[in-house]
Amino acid sequence: TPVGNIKNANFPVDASGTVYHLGCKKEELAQRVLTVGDYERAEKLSKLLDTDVKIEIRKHRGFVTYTGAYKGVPMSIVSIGMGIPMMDFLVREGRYVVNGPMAVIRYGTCGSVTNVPVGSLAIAKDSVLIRRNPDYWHPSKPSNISPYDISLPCESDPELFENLRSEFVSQYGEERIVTGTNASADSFYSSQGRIDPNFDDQNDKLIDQLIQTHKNIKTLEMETFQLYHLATRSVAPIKAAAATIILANRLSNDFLSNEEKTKLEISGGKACLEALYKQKL
Ligand code: R1P
Ligand code: URA
Repeated sequence: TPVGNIKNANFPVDASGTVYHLGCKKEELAQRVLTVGDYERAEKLSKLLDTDVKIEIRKHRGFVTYTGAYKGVPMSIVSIGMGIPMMDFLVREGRYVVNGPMAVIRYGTCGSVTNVPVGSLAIAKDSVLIRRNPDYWHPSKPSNISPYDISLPCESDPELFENLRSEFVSQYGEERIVTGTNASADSFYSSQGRIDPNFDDQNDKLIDQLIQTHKNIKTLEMETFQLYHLATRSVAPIKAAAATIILANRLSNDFLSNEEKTKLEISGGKACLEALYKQKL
C-alpha cells in the first residue's frame, strides 16, 4: 500500500501527503480528470495518453489512477468503482492533492427511461439523487412517508457541458446524442425501479413517478449527482460534466452487447479527453 501511518483522523493524510483512500499525493493527480467506473475502461483509455510522458499508476482501495498528458496537457484517468461514496472520495481527496482549478468529466454507463436505442450517448445537463428511505419500513413510520426520496437537481458546469456535448456531437452526430436530467440512485436495483422478487422494495411505480415529476429525465446511474453536488459546493473551482453510454433501455428492456460497449468506451472516452483538453481552467 502506498499510504503510511496517519496522524489526523479528521482528513487522513500520511507524512508524504498521500490521501487515505485514493492513494495519491500532491502532483500525482492532474487538474483535468476523466473518471470512469470500470478499471478495465480506465486501462483502455490510458492508452490514449501521450506515450512520451511518464504515466503514474496508483492502485489503492479499488481506485486506479493513471496520470500523464493528453496532447501535452496534464491529464489523469481514474477508475473509482461504483456508487456515491466512491465519487465522494475521488472529489474530496482529489481536490486535496490538486493545486488550482479542476475540470472533472465522468464517463460511465447508464440505463435510459426514454425511447432511444441502446448505444445512444447521453450528456447530463443536471442530476437528481434518488435515495431509498429505510424509515418507510420501520414499524412506527409516519403515515405520509415515501419509500424513495427524489432530490432537487444539481447542475453541470455550463461551459464544460457544452464542450462535452459538442465533442460527442462531432464524434457521433446529433441524432445519437441525448441531453437532459440524469438521476443517480443509491442502488442499481431498488432505487432504479428494478423488480426483485427476493426483496420487499415497494418500487413498482418509481420509474413512472420519476417520468411524471421530472419531464426532462433521461438516464439512471449511480455517481453523477455526487460529482455535480460536490463540484458546485467546492471552495476552489471544479468544473464538472458527465456523459454516459446508454447500456440498458428500461422501457424496452434491451441491453447493449459487450462489443458495442467496448467501441463506445474508447471513442466516447476520446471525446471526453478532447473536451478536457479544450476546457480553459
Ligand atoms: C452499475 O452497473 C454501474 O454502471 C454505471 C453505474 O453508475 C454504476 O457505477 O456506471 P459505470 O459504467 O461508470 O460504472
Ligand atoms: N448503470 C446503471 O446504474 N443502471 C443501468 O441500468 C445501467 C448501467
